[in-house]
Amino acid sequence: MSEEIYGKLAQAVVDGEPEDAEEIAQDALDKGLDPLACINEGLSPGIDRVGELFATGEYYLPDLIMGGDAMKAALTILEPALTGDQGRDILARVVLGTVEGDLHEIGKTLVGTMLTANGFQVTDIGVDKTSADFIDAVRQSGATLIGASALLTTTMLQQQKLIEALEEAGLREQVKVMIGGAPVTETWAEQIGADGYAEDAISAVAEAKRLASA
Ligand code: B1M
Repeated sequence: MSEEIYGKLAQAVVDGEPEDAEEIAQDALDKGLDPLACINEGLSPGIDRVGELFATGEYYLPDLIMGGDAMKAALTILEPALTGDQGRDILARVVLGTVEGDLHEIGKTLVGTMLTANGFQVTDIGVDKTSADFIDAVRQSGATLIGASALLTTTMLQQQKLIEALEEAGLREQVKVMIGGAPVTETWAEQIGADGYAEDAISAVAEAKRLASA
């Protein structure tokens, strides 16, 4: 049964059908399926397929937008069901955002959900955020960790600029920087002097915990 529902979730994303995606996600929860498995086994393969079809020219920008909207619609149902320990001490304050010039929000938001569910206090500043936006948010929230997401090879450079801006602002010693996003690699993280890198939302939690206790 679960494989069938994962397949339906993936198909709703490929078809760009937000209402179907929402309904299937609710049905999955009603049937007791694990929300994280629904994301990893259903929605993610679906959005990856959308990306492939876009890359090969079979899908156009509106299809990309509808695929993203369908995934977001399902996530509004699944994310609140991702459980975490409530009422614990805060592990660390985190400022999370997608870097300047980059409008991709789904992965970043998922990372934020997982961090929140695991005891971090997350200030999600949104997408297309400049280094100055990250720095302002750090000053306002007292965060000791920044999470910077980039989905485009062109905007990865903004992660490097963010680290340079933190140095210029005299904040580099106080704030750890974790980076991620589909084109980002551990090698890139090392190259730009980031403190941490995570491939997905699950490993982002482990990496943030490592950085918070370092
Ligand atoms: Co865009 N887009 N897009 N897009 N888009 C990609 C990234 C692309 C690979 C598609 C393709 O060509 N195959 C390609 C990038 C090519 C490149 O740079 N090499 C691309 C392109 C080209 C573009 C435009 C330029 C298209 C155009 O206008 N011609 C344009 C750029 C706009 C801009 O940002 N300035 C554009 C626009 C869009 C939409 C806005 C339409 C839409 C986003 C909607 C939204 O976010 N609300 C969109 C989408 C949906 C995609 C794909 C299909 C899916 C992205 C996604 O949400 N994945 C994507 C192809 C793909 O990645 N398969 C594509 C699901 C999400 C859960 O995964 O974001 O990877 P992801 O996040 C993961 C990990 O990466 C990691 O954890 C997450 C969860 O596991 N992670 C972190 C992410 N951030 C992290 C931070 C961390 C740690 C881990 O620490 C801080």
